[in-house]
Amino acid sequence: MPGWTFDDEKLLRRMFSADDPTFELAEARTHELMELMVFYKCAMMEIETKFNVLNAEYSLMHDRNPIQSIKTRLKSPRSIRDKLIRRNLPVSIDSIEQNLTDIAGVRVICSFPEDVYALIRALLRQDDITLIDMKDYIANPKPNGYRSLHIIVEIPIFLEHGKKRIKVEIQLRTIAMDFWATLEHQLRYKKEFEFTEEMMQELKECADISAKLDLRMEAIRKAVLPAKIDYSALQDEMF
Ligand code: 0O2
Repeated sequence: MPGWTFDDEKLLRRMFSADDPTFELAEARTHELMELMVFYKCAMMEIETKFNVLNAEYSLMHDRNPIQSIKTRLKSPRSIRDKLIRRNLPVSIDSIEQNLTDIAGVRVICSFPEDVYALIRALLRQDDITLIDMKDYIANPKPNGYRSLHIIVEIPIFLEHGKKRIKVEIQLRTIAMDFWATLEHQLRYKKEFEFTEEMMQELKECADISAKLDLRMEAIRKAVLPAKIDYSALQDEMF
């Protein structure tokens, strides 16, 4: 599959031959997993296309793009295995499908906070999308200051013989939220470094400052480009 390395494939063979030493079985399971990963990739592409369509329609209706960029990622076999082991879950194809909801990830970077809610509402109105879970870290930021709207949706993938429903994790955030989260993620992964209380406080203050910046920019946007639709009730209506 494009994007997969030889190392990934070697790891997959080791993962799935742990309990059963026969190479054929390991190979069959590897194929099964690769097939599942293709389904996740297709679901991810479907969601990305849906956001691109919404962006095009909004730019026509409102003379501006609510989406700055879209990033997609498929979890690597190594991260999948590590996550299952970390959670004491079986390492198997069924277990992946039943227990993990973030194999396919789509991150949508929006211009303004209101765009996050407008887009998610438009997406959830589509009749092939089922909402599985929602975490609103914009209305309720994490204690460290992290802000984003996370949803898990299920979408059908149409195959040669039938269809399959696949879960996709979608994260929506503004440019300011993404700026903070990207840098915080980089810093947090410097594992050899112990964060002091003061540093964590400083990071939290940076997150709060960027949230204020978002609101101030949004206020300017409202003055310059008044919305042609009423956004005010969107957030309340969603919950
Ligand atoms: P990656 O590489 O981004 O995928 P779970 O997702 O099931 O492990 P949880 O905590 O219930 O667990 O999920 P949640 O809260 O929806 O957050 C999952 C993802 O959100 C993370 O994925 C990050 O991408 C992002 N995220 C959550 N909290 C933070 C945070 O404090 N800082 C930053 N920078 N990102 C955050 P992963 O698995 O960490 O990695």
